[in-house]
Amino acid sequence: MGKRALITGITGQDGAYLAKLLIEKGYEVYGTFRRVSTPNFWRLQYLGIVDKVNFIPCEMTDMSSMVAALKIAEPDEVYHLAAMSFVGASFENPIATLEINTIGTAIVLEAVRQICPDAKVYIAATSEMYGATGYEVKRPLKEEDFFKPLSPYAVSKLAAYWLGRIYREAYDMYVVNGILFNHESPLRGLEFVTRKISNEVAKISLGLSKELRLGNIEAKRDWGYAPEYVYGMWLMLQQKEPDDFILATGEAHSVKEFVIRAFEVVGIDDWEKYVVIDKKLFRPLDVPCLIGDYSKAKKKLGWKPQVKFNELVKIMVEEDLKRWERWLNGERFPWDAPLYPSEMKIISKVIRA
Ligand code: NAP
Ligand code: F7E
Repeated sequence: MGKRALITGITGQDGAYLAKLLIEKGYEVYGTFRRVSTPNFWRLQYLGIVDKVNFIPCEMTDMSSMVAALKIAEPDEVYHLAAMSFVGASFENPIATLEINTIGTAIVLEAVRQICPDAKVYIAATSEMYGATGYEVKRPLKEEDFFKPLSPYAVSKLAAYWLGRIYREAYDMYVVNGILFNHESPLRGLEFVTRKISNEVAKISLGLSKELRLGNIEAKRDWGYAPEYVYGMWLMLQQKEPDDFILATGEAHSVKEFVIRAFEVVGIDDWEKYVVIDKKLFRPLDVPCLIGDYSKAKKKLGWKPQVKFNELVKIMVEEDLKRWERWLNGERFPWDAPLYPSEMKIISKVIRA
């Protein structure tokens, strides 16, 4: 019999790619989603897998809904991806960020401990936990480096990371922390800088926009390709013993380099003509540079990034270009008319329209 997996946050970038991967591997996939006023299944529709997932309503701060989800899914593997994931917004909503990301993770771990303690659990940790360490250590960061978080988001994730380690040691549970550096794709949310750039550059090249408004373009990040990172998550749960791993590319590039490369993809040299620096888009604190050392994942998991910076930007810009060209030709997309897809299978006591 195939394995069963529960993915929290299946409507997000990673949740959608991971669901696709697990379905291809023959898993029975259960995914949690939360009630929002505008249904948000466009990524799963984009990947053509809405009818292959069992959906369970679940709000991360409500333990009763997590308990129900685990009882329905009876998972062998739990991928806990749901989070308030936007660093900028964590300065606006620090308390909600802690509730969703930290308490939410405590809820997942405690519910698994009580209901299905043998299930393997993946916790979505992040390079943001390193914060200031990124410029104090003058080399790519390793799993054992110290953490100096610089945002409420980073603190919320660091606490979640430690909860994962505590549950692993205290209760002998299979819990892993995936310390993932930035990973991007055409399914990235539009507020993240990479997709904001690829989308706006595509529009500019088609005459649909005139400017690209950005904040701190000197910041450097280690950007990889999301479908490869969800494969790394899966590998982490296939090991004999649980452990924590960094996934990264080992290269950092600035936001400015991303901009220049994106304009290059559409054949525009005078990129400075379109870019407006807006002080309102600067964060109260910003991590200047993050680079990860993925050698442990390479050695123990056999994981290695394939898509590097230049190709990543090309993939993202070309996909946004295609979308806007198709839109200009009258084609409409799931996000133009967000509805509960008719082929969706929702497992709940409540009937949804
Ligand atoms: P994302 O696209 O923002 O997706 C986040 C998911 O969490 C969405 O499905 C969202 O639902 C759900 N969610 C948010 N608040 C919730 C709540 N209160 N209750 C239930 N569900 C909630 O994030 P991602 O890029 O896929 O990242 C996946 C995970 O990895 C996150 O935990 C993130 O912090 C972490 N991470 C990401 C990166 C990266 O570069 N992408 C790097 C390191 C770590 P809606 O669709 O309804 O909003
Ligand atoms: O910012 C700068 C911004 O929002 C990257 C999340 O997935 O990765 C992500 O967090 C950099 C920052 O991602 C704009 O100040 C300049 O220095 O795309 P971002 P992030 O903050 O690195 C980590 C690993 C996660 O865990 C998170 O969940 O770009 N920047 N101008 C801008 N950023 C945004 N968003 N918008 C701008 O206009």
